[in-house]
Amino acid sequence: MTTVKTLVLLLALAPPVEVEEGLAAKYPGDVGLRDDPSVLLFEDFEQEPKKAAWMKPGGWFDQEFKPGSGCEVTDQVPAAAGKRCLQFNLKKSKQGSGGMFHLVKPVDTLYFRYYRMFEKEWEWPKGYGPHDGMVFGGTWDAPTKTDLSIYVDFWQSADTVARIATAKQKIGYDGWNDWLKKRDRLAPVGGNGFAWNRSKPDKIEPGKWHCVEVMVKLSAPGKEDGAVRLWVNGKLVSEYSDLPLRDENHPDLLLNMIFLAPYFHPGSPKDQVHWADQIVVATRYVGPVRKP
Ligand SMILES: [Ca+2]
Repeated sequence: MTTVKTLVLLLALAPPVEVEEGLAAKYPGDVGLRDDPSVLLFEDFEQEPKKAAWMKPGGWFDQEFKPGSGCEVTDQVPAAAGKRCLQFNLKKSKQGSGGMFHLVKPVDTLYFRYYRMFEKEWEWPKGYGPHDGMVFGGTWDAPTKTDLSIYVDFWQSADTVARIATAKQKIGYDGWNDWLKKRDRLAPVGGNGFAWNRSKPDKIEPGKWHCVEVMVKLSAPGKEDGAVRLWVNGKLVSEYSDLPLRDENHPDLLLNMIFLAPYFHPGSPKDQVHWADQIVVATRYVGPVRKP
């Protein structure tokens, strides 16, 4: 039996994936979650987001939050929790309408959870991407030129996928597909050869909130013991625990920044809006918002 047939059979026989509760289950509606000692960053958009200067701690940088601009805080749609969320105003033919960076205390294990929603009449741009959230480690020159980038993509065009790039390490930017292929890991998702998820994530449904959480645990320098996991709506869909995320030339690399920057390579087919809410970066699994 071919590997693909075996994989299809295993997926068909696999029991339904269960929703995992995490830290958020202790804080219904995410109320009080910001003060949990495991939380490194909490943004629910209930107050005006804090701003910071470029590459400075304590706030978001590289993004304005202004009514009618590319990015604004709104109470005009049901939020994922609370009353307010962030709205991206994407214009026809544009690839994005904003990108927001935030530094976090450098750590070797990090969980990044957030919610996304797309308008009911949403039309996905055709083609490559889109990229959505990212976790960065080590030095940074550009989103594609880092020591370590973990991408959350809504690939082709409503499947949630976590990917790795290490432009300034030994494997390089594009080396990861080859690394996975050599280990006989094939792609149940996307249809484009990407080898990332082990089971099919919930598709993004326009008009409904979609919860994503990516976990990164760095490897020991030069070892293949790093991990990346991805949960979609609290269900684990990707899990790798033998990854070389830090080569021997980067022993001091730590996870130090997140980025939310929906980027639609082919450009939007029309003016349309999408939303984000309840961003949490923590040192423990966060999980979906517990209903208050
Ligand atoms: Ca909120």
